[in-house]
Amino acid sequence: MTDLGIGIIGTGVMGTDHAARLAGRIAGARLVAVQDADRTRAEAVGKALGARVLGDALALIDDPEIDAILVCSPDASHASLGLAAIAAGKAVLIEKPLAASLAEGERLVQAELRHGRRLVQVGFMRRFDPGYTEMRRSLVSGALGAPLFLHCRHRNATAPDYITSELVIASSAGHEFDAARFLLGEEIASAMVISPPPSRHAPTRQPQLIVLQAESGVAIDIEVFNDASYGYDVRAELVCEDATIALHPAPPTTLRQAGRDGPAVPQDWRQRFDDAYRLQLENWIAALRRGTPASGASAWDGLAAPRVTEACLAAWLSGTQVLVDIPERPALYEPG
Ligand code: ISE
Repeated sequence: MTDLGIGIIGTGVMGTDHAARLAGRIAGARLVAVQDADRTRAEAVGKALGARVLGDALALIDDPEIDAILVCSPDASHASLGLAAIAAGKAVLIEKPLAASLAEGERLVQAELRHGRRLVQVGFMRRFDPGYTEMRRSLVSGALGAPLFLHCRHRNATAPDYITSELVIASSAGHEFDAARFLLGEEIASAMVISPPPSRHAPTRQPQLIVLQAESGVAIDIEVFNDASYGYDVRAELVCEDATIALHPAPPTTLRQAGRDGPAVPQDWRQRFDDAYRLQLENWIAALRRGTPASGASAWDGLAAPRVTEACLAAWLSGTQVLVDIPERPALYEPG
Protein backbone atom coordinates (compact mmCIF):
# COMPACT_ATOMS: atom_id res chain seq x y z
CA MET A 1 0.00 0.00 0.00
CA THR A 2 1.35 3.44 -0.85
CA ASP A 3 2.00 6.00 1.86
CA LEU A 4 -0.87 8.31 2.79
CA GLY A 5 -0.43 11.84 1.50
CA ILE A 6 -0.79 14.36 4.33
CA GLY A 7 -1.36 18.10 4.09
CA ILE A 8 -0.85 20.49 7.01
CA ILE A 9 -2.81 23.72 7.32
CA GLY A 10 -1.05 26.18 9.63
CA THR A 11 2.70 26.17 10.11
CA GLY A 12 2.94 27.94 13.46
CA VAL A 13 4.32 26.22 16.56
CA MET A 14 2.18 23.05 16.37
CA GLY A 15 2.03 22.76 12.56
CA THR A 16 5.80 22.99 12.32
CA ASP A 17 6.20 20.44 15.10
CA HIS A 18 3.80 17.96 13.44
CA ALA A 19 5.40 18.56 10.02
CA ALA A 20 8.87 17.66 11.31
CA ARG A 21 7.50 14.55 13.02
CA LEU A 22 5.60 13.45 9.91
CA ALA A 23 8.51 14.05 7.60
CA GLY A 24 10.93 12.10 9.76
CA ARG A 25 9.43 9.50 12.04
CA ILE A 26 5.98 8.29 11.02
CA ALA A 27 5.74 5.15 8.89
CA GLY A 28 3.05 4.90 6.24
CA ALA A 29 2.63 8.62 5.64
CA ARG A 30 4.38 11.35 3.72
CA LEU A 31 4.07 15.09 4.04
CA VAL A 32 2.79 16.33 0.67
CA ALA A 33 1.99 20.00 1.19
CA VAL A 34 1.73 22.78 3.74
CA GLN A 35 -0.24 26.02 3.78
CA ASP A 36 -0.22 29.05 6.06
CA ALA A 37 -1.73 32.53 5.87
CA ASP A 38 1.88 33.66 6.27
CA ARG A 39 3.38 32.29 3.04
CA THR A 40 6.97 32.95 4.12
CA ARG A 41 6.45 30.80 7.19
CA ALA A 42 4.93 27.99 5.09
CA GLU A 43 7.78 28.22 2.59
CA ALA A 44 10.38 27.81 5.33
CA VAL A 45 8.72 24.55 6.45
CA GLY A 46 8.05 23.31 2.89
CA LYS A 47 11.62 23.96 1.81
CA ALA A 48 13.15 22.32 4.90
CA LEU A 49 10.98 19.20 4.57
CA GLY A 50 10.53 18.86 0.82
CA ALA A 51 6.78 19.57 0.81
CA ARG A 52 4.80 21.62 -1.70
CA VAL A 53 3.55 25.02 -0.50
CA LEU A 54 -0.04 25.87 -1.35
CA GLY A 55 -1.55 29.33 -1.15
CA ASP A 56 -5.04 28.31 -0.12
CA ALA A 57 -6.32 26.01 2.63
CA LEU A 58 -9.34 24.82 0.63
CA ALA A 59 -7.09 23.98 -2.35
CA LEU A 60 -4.98 21.86 0.02
CA ILE A 61 -8.06 19.98 1.24
CA ASP A 62 -9.16 19.30 -2.36
CA ASP A 63 -5.67 18.38 -3.63
CA PRO A 64 -5.86 14.89 -5.20
CA GLU A 65 -2.47 13.90 -3.74
CA ILE A 66 -3.68 14.62 -0.19
CA ASP A 67 -5.55 11.83 1.60
CA ALA A 68 -5.77 13.35 5.08
CA ILE A 69 -5.34 16.76 6.65
CA LEU A 70 -3.87 18.15 9.84
CA VAL A 71 -5.45 21.44 10.91
CA CYS A 72 -3.06 23.54 13.02
CA SER A 73 -4.25 27.01 11.99
CA PRO A 74 -5.74 29.58 14.43
CA ASP A 75 -8.70 28.31 16.51
CA ALA A 76 -11.21 30.51 14.65
CA SER A 77 -10.61 28.56 11.41
CA HIS A 78 -10.90 25.02 12.85
CA ALA A 79 -14.63 24.49 12.31
CA SER A 80 -14.80 25.76 8.72
CA LEU A 81 -11.76 23.70 7.70
CA GLY A 82 -13.20 20.63 9.43
CA LEU A 83 -16.47 21.15 7.51
CA ALA A 84 -14.54 21.44 4.23
CA ALA A 85 -12.66 18.20 4.97
CA ILE A 86 -15.94 16.39 5.71
CA ALA A 87 -17.43 17.75 2.46
CA ALA A 88 -14.36 16.37 0.61
CA GLY A 89 -14.76 13.02 2.42
CA LYS A 90 -11.22 13.25 3.87
CA ALA A 91 -9.99 12.42 7.36
CA VAL A 92 -8.92 15.41 9.41
CA LEU A 93 -6.97 15.71 12.66
CA ILE A 94 -7.82 19.07 14.19
CA GLU A 95 -5.54 20.51 16.87
CA LYS A 96 -7.56 21.31 19.96
CA PRO A 97 -10.01 23.02 20.21
CA LEU A 98 -12.44 21.36 17.82
CA ALA A 99 -13.98 24.78 17.17
CA ALA A 100 -13.83 28.31 18.53
CA SER A 101 -17.38 28.11 19.93
CA LEU A 102 -19.82 25.47 21.09
CA ALA A 103 -22.24 26.39 18.25
CA GLU A 104 -19.54 25.89 15.58
CA GLY A 105 -18.50 22.59 17.16
CA GLU A 106 -22.11 21.43 17.09
CA ARG A 107 -22.33 22.25 13.36
CA LEU A 108 -19.26 20.11 12.78
CA VAL A 109 -20.71 17.18 14.68
CA GLN A 110 -24.00 17.50 12.77
CA ALA A 111 -22.10 17.49 9.45
CA GLU A 112 -20.19 14.37 10.46
CA LEU A 113 -23.42 12.67 11.56
CA ARG A 114 -24.96 13.47 8.16
CA HIS A 115 -21.84 12.09 6.46
CA GLY A 116 -22.40 8.90 8.48
CA ARG A 117 -18.73 8.01 9.01
CA ARG A 118 -16.19 9.40 11.47
CA LEU A 119 -13.61 11.57 9.72
CA VAL A 120 -12.69 14.00 12.50
CA GLN A 121 -10.18 13.43 15.29
CA VAL A 122 -9.31 16.14 17.83
CA GLY A 123 -5.70 16.58 18.96
CA PHE A 124 -6.19 15.71 22.61
CA MET A 125 -2.80 14.02 22.54
CA ARG A 126 -2.74 13.08 26.21
CA ARG A 127 -4.95 10.09 25.31
CA PHE A 128 -1.74 8.62 23.81
CA ASP A 129 0.65 9.59 26.61
CA PRO A 130 2.08 6.36 28.12
CA GLY A 131 1.37 7.66 31.66
CA TYR A 132 -2.29 8.46 31.06
CA THR A 133 -2.90 5.25 29.11
CA GLU A 134 -1.36 3.20 31.92
CA MET A 135 -3.56 4.96 34.50
CA ARG A 136 -6.64 4.19 32.39
CA ARG A 137 -5.55 0.57 31.84
CA SER A 138 -5.01 0.05 35.59
CA LEU A 139 -8.40 1.52 36.46
CA VAL A 140 -10.20 -0.63 33.87
CA SER A 141 -8.38 -3.76 35.12
CA GLY A 142 -10.22 -3.41 38.44
CA ALA A 143 -6.97 -3.63 40.43
CA LEU A 144 -7.41 -0.17 41.95
CA GLY A 145 -11.02 -0.49 43.10
CA ALA A 146 -13.50 2.27 42.34
CA PRO A 147 -12.15 5.79 41.73
CA LEU A 148 -12.90 8.48 44.33
CA PHE A 149 -10.70 11.52 43.58
CA LEU A 150 -8.74 12.76 40.58
CA HIS A 151 -6.18 15.49 41.40
CA CYS A 152 -4.82 17.38 38.39
CA ARG A 153 -2.17 20.10 38.08
CA HIS A 154 -1.54 22.00 34.84
CA ARG A 155 1.28 24.52 35.00
CA ASN A 156 2.82 26.46 32.10
CA ALA A 157 6.09 28.35 32.62
CA THR A 158 4.53 31.35 30.95
CA ALA A 159 1.75 32.17 28.50
CA PRO A 160 1.10 34.77 25.80
CA ASP A 161 -0.59 38.04 26.85
CA TYR A 162 -3.82 37.14 25.03
CA ILE A 163 -4.47 34.33 27.53
CA THR A 164 -7.13 35.81 29.83
CA SER A 165 -8.60 34.34 33.02
CA GLU A 166 -11.40 32.92 30.81
CA LEU A 167 -8.89 31.33 28.41
CA VAL A 168 -7.07 29.74 31.34
CA ILE A 169 -10.29 27.70 31.59
CA ALA A 170 -11.27 27.49 27.91
CA SER A 171 -7.85 26.77 26.44
CA SER A 172 -5.51 25.31 29.06
CA ALA A 173 -8.01 23.46 31.27
CA GLY A 174 -9.63 21.95 28.15
CA HIS A 175 -6.89 19.30 28.16
CA GLU A 176 -7.76 18.42 31.76
CA PHE A 177 -11.46 18.10 30.98
CA ASP A 178 -10.67 15.65 28.21
CA ALA A 179 -8.08 13.79 30.29
CA ALA A 180 -10.60 13.38 33.14
CA ARG A 181 -13.28 12.04 30.75
CA PHE A 182 -10.70 9.71 29.19
CA LEU A 183 -9.30 8.41 32.50
CA LEU A 184 -12.66 7.92 34.19
CA GLY A 185 -14.57 6.84 31.08
CA GLU A 186 -17.54 8.99 31.99
CA GLU A 187 -18.97 12.47 31.58
CA ILE A 188 -18.42 15.49 33.81
CA ALA A 189 -21.64 16.49 35.57
CA SER A 190 -20.92 19.75 37.42
CA ALA A 191 -18.36 22.52 37.90
CA MET A 192 -17.21 25.08 40.46
CA VAL A 193 -14.33 27.57 40.12
CA ILE A 194 -12.23 29.44 42.70
CA SER A 195 -9.64 32.01 41.59
CA PRO A 196 -6.60 32.97 43.64
CA PRO A 197 -5.03 36.39 42.95
CA PRO A 198 -2.96 36.83 39.78
CA SER A 199 0.77 36.17 39.94
CA ARG A 200 2.91 39.30 39.74
CA HIS A 201 4.29 37.80 36.50
CA ALA A 202 0.89 38.17 34.80
CA PRO A 203 -1.20 40.69 36.73
CA THR A 204 -4.11 40.56 34.25
CA ARG A 205 -5.02 36.86 34.52
CA GLN A 206 -5.99 34.71 37.45
CA PRO A 207 -4.90 31.14 37.90
CA GLN A 208 -7.92 28.89 38.41
CA LEU A 209 -8.87 26.08 40.74
CA ILE A 210 -11.64 24.07 39.11
CA VAL A 211 -13.64 21.49 41.02
CA LEU A 212 -15.67 19.09 38.90
CA GLN A 213 -17.85 16.14 39.75
CA ALA A 214 -18.17 13.24 37.34
CA GLU A 215 -21.55 11.56 36.79
CA SER A 216 -20.57 8.74 39.17
CA GLY A 217 -19.69 11.31 41.84
CA VAL A 218 -15.87 11.12 41.50
CA ALA A 219 -14.44 14.47 42.70
CA ILE A 220 -11.90 16.13 40.38
CA ASP A 221 -9.78 19.14 41.34
CA ILE A 222 -7.72 20.95 38.71
CA GLU A 223 -5.14 23.65 39.33
CA VAL A 224 -4.43 25.63 36.16
CA PHE A 225 -1.54 28.05 36.52
CA ASN A 226 -0.13 29.50 33.30
CA ASP A 227 2.64 31.55 34.94
CA ALA A 228 4.46 29.02 37.11
CA SER A 229 7.86 30.32 35.91
CA TYR A 230 9.86 27.16 36.60
CA GLY A 231 8.62 25.07 33.67
CA TYR A 232 5.81 22.96 32.19
CA ASP A 233 4.41 20.62 34.80
CA VAL A 234 1.39 18.39 34.30
CA ARG A 235 0.39 16.06 37.12
CA ALA A 236 -2.46 13.69 37.78
CA GLU A 237 -3.21 11.34 40.64
CA LEU A 238 -6.18 9.00 40.68
CA VAL A 239 -7.17 7.99 44.20
CA CYS A 240 -9.20 4.78 44.28
CA GLU A 241 -10.60 2.47 46.98
CA ASP A 242 -7.61 0.12 47.00
CA ALA A 243 -4.70 2.12 45.56
CA THR A 244 -3.64 5.42 44.06
CA ILE A 245 -1.93 5.82 40.71
CA ALA A 246 -0.12 8.94 39.53
CA LEU A 247 1.65 10.21 36.43
CA HIS A 248 5.37 9.93 36.79
CA PRO A 249 6.92 11.57 33.76
CA ALA A 250 10.47 10.28 33.54
CA PRO A 251 12.68 12.94 31.97
CA PRO A 252 15.59 11.32 30.17
CA THR A 253 18.12 13.44 32.09
CA THR A 254 18.98 14.53 35.61
CA LEU A 255 20.21 18.06 35.97
CA ARG A 256 22.89 18.98 38.50
CA GLN A 257 23.14 22.73 38.74
CA ALA A 258 23.55 25.47 41.33
CA GLY A 259 23.91 23.07 44.25
CA ARG A 260 20.87 20.99 43.29
CA ASP A 261 20.40 17.53 41.82
CA GLY A 262 17.14 16.49 40.20
CA PRO A 263 15.18 15.70 37.06
CA ALA A 264 14.99 18.53 34.54
CA VAL A 265 11.56 20.15 34.07
CA PRO A 266 10.40 20.48 30.42
CA GLN A 267 9.83 24.03 29.23
CA ASP A 268 6.68 23.40 27.23
CA TRP A 269 4.16 20.80 26.11
CA ARG A 270 6.05 19.83 22.95
CA GLN A 271 8.86 18.35 25.06
CA ARG A 272 6.63 16.89 27.77
CA PHE A 273 4.20 15.25 25.36
CA ASP A 274 6.61 14.38 22.54
CA ASP A 275 5.80 10.65 22.84
CA ALA A 276 2.09 11.38 23.00
CA TYR A 277 2.18 13.49 19.82
CA ARG A 278 4.17 10.80 18.00
CA LEU A 279 1.87 7.99 19.14
CA GLN A 280 -1.19 10.06 18.25
CA LEU A 281 0.07 10.49 14.68
CA GLU A 282 1.17 6.85 14.36
CA ASN A 283 -2.23 5.62 15.56
CA TRP A 284 -4.11 8.04 13.31
CA ILE A 285 -2.14 6.99 10.23
CA ALA A 286 -2.40 3.28 11.08
CA ALA A 287 -6.19 3.53 11.56
CA LEU A 288 -6.60 5.40 8.27
CA ARG A 289 -4.56 2.78 6.44
CA ARG A 290 -6.66 -0.01 7.98
CA GLY A 291 -9.84 1.90 7.20
CA THR A 292 -11.03 1.77 10.83
CA PRO A 293 -12.13 4.78 12.93
CA ALA A 294 -9.23 6.52 14.63
CA SER A 295 -8.85 5.66 18.32
CA GLY A 296 -8.21 9.23 19.50
CA ALA A 297 -10.68 11.88 20.64
CA SER A 298 -13.70 12.09 18.34
CA ALA A 299 -15.60 15.22 17.36
CA TRP A 300 -18.01 14.29 20.16
CA ASP A 301 -15.13 14.31 22.66
CA GLY A 302 -14.03 17.60 21.14
CA LEU A 303 -17.46 19.03 21.90
CA ALA A 304 -17.54 17.73 25.48
CA ALA A 305 -14.62 19.97 26.54
CA PRO A 306 -16.31 23.29 25.62
CA ARG A 307 -19.51 22.05 27.31
CA VAL A 308 -17.55 21.70 30.55
CA THR A 309 -15.88 25.06 29.84
CA GLU A 310 -19.30 26.68 29.46
CA ALA A 311 -20.36 25.36 32.89
CA CYS A 312 -17.03 26.48 34.43
CA LEU A 313 -17.37 30.01 33.06
CA ALA A 314 -20.94 30.27 34.38
CA ALA A 315 -19.75 28.89 37.74
CA TRP A 316 -16.85 31.36 37.81
CA LEU A 317 -19.13 34.35 37.15
CA SER A 318 -21.84 33.26 39.59
CA GLY A 319 -19.67 31.75 42.31
CA THR A 320 -21.97 28.72 42.38
CA GLN A 321 -21.89 25.09 41.29
CA VAL A 322 -23.23 24.74 37.72
CA LEU A 323 -24.46 21.57 36.03
CA VAL A 324 -22.93 20.57 32.70
CA ASP A 325 -25.30 20.05 29.80
CA ILE A 326 -24.80 16.41 28.71
CA PRO A 327 -26.79 15.52 25.58
CA GLU A 328 -27.36 11.92 24.55
CA ARG A 329 -24.41 10.45 22.65
CA PRO A 330 -25.28 9.53 19.03
CA ALA A 331 -24.53 5.90 18.03
CA LEU A 332 -21.74 7.07 15.68
CA TYR A 333 -19.75 8.15 18.74
CA GLU A 334 -20.26 5.08 20.93
CA PRO A 335 -16.83 3.76 21.99
CA GLY A 336 -15.87 0.96 19.58
C1 ISE B 1 -1.91 25.39 24.79
O1 ISE B 1 -2.83 25.76 23.78
C2 ISE B 1 -1.85 23.90 24.88
O2 ISE B 1 -2.53 23.16 24.21
C3 ISE B 1 -0.96 23.37 25.95
O3 ISE B 1 -0.96 21.97 26.00
C4 ISE B 1 -1.38 23.94 27.28
O4 ISE B 1 -0.50 23.52 28.29
C5 ISE B 1 -1.40 25.46 27.24
O5 ISE B 1 -1.82 25.97 28.48
C6 ISE B 1 -2.35 25.95 26.14
O6 ISE B 1 -2.34 27.36 26.07
